[in-house]
Amino acid sequence: MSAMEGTVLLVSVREMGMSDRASFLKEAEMRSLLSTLELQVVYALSFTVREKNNQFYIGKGQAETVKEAVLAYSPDEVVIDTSISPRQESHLEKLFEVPVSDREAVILSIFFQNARSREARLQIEKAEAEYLRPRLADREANLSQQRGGVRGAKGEGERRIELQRRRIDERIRALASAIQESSEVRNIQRQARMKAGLFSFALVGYTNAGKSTILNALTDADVLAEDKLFATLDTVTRSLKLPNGQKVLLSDTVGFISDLPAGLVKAFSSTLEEALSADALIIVADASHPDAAGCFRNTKETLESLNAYHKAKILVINKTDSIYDDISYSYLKSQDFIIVEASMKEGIGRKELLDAMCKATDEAYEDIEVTESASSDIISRLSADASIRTIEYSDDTVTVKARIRKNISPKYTGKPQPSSPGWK
Ligand SMILES: Nc1nc2c(ncn2[C@@H]2O[C@H](COP(=O)(O)OP(=O)(O)OP(=O)(O)O)[C@@H](O)[C@H]2O)c(=O)[nH]1
Ligand SMILES: [Mg+2]
Repeated sequence: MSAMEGTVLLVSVREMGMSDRASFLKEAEMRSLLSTLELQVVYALSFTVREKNNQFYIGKGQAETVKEAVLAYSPDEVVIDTSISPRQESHLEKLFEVPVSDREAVILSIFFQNARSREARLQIEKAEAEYLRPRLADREANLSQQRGGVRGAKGEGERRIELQRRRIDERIRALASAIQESSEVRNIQRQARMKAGLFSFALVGYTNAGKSTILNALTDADVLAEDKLFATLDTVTRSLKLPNGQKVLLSDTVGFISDLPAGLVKAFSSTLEEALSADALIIVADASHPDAAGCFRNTKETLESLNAYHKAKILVINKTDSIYDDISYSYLKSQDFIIVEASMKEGIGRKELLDAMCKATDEAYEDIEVTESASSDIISRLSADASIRTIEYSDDTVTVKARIRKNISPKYTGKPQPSSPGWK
């Protein structure tokens, strides 16, 4: 699947009851996924599936129609825009005599193509091996039928596949332990950052919304931002100083998409977890997307399933230079967040976003005043945890005014803080 190239015959599947608009949007999204892979769609067919066919998923007659189109257009492969079982895939391949990929395989290929860091590579390799494993088993079943022979004696091919399957299992185990190791390293780094007490924000949202563009606009991160889906697969964190002098952390991470394959969610869960451990989330929405409202709802559901939606504080409505439709736009504006309208590519909304971030951090900080003996090391202790505003000496005492995270202040004031949900 990582070697997808060339031309594609696209089969869109319309489930019963799906509206024209929903099926148009679904096909448009699949086309952007394919163009991210630089695959050219030579022909497209769309079918309504009334009842899933065990053998082919689509109906037998529909499969015959695809076969005719395959003969007429000779694509390098057929992409079917839904999730099909390994067995259905293998039946379709046998009928069409070209490789068949489903939506999960397409997204896996994009992740595979875009994975740059060692950790992203490990995660995607594991997801790919897990995707392939049942497909091997299925080929084995086909082979048994063909070569089972007398009393089901094992054929040569079948034995070879068993061996391959064992190798895949070993590979999955090795990858899992390598991922575990690198996620432990990241955890240590994360704990060090948390200890530093810096307030952290994570940029989240649908793929291609402009998260990396925002990280670049606010810091000197210089991460890749391009008009491709899933350009970012790694969490990148940078620090920046807000207009109120507060130093904070900002992370960029992998984007969401509707029906993200479960295998990929699992594969990237440790990367996502890191981003979602931030103190506050900045949801980025793309106003130029034909289904901006749907993408926002998907982001909301994804965050809810990861138990992180309550952390969202700011909604950046990006790409307001090319708003697609006013209904989605008004829907986004009506959300209950600090709203920033932006065209980040041109730097519009940059200042408003920084101000919104100040506002979001305000809730988590407080001003304290500590008086200690002039000979104490209070200044050096406090400067590690807080921004010092003023220092006043009188006789043998020193009074320091400082701005500090609410969760750290009890260390100096002795007052326990009421905990509020969503804030560390
Ligand atoms: N028209 C317009 N395009 C923008 C704006 N901001 C970003 N873009 C473009 O949108 C595309 C995607 O931007 P990225 O920053 O890579 O988006 P992302 O959310 O990081 O995407 P992934 O990492 O792929 O999930 C790029 O081609 C950007 O140049 C904007 O304000 N207006
Ligand atoms: Mg990105």
